[in-house]
Amino acid sequence: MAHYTLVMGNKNYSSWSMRPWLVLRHFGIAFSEQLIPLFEPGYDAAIRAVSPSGKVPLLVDGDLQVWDSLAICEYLAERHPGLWPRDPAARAIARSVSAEMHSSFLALRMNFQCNIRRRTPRAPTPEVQADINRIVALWTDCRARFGDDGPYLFGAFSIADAMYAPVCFRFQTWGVQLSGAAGVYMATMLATPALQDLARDAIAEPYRIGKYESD
Ligand SMILES: N[C@@H](CCC(=O)N[C@@H](CS)C(=O)NCC(=O)O)C(=O)O
Repeated sequence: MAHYTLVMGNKNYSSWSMRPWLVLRHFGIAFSEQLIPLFEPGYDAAIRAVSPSGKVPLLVDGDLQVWDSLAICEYLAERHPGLWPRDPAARAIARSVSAEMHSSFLALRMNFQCNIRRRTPRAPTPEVQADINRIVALWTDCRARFGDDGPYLFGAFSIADAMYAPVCFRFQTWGVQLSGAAGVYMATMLATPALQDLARDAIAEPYRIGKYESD
């Protein structure tokens, strides 16, 4: 049986690490975690010693190293059933929204950093609001078209939800209030056991990254 190790950054701050961690945890796939606290002395050398890209997350499966959050999720989906929606059209859109998350929303990511512990309501800039608007439209559309069989974007929890989990934490941190289907979806996500487990671990972490705490 596969035994995976997920090399990851802080649960509180590392939004990219969070995604495969949630997939592994939600689907009950056995794994160990190796946490490298970001911006602690020597962290970059510690990451480069194990990760070809010099970044986390990294999945180690025996001799194989798989890096980049979405590639890790795809690797897991090839080995474990049910990580993507079964219907081909739903699966195609799930991949589209996951790829969009992976390549877009720079204003949101730069201005509303991932800091699960923090609660600082803040007015979005126009650029951040545009990202929020697109995410709300995307969540609303997925729920309306594909959400009949469960409360997540494609009904049952899938990789697409894991890709958007950091957005739910960012909205919670920075006080983004949503109504309608998008608001219900966000509340469902934050109440999901895997996200609650992650948040609990994040809150207990002793590390603090000054630049994410002070602005
Ligand atoms: N596209 C990559 C992004 C990975 C990434 O930027 N990871 C950050 C932590 S969240 C990192 O390793 N930062 C350390 C550094 O750049 O020194 C992915 O999806 O995994």
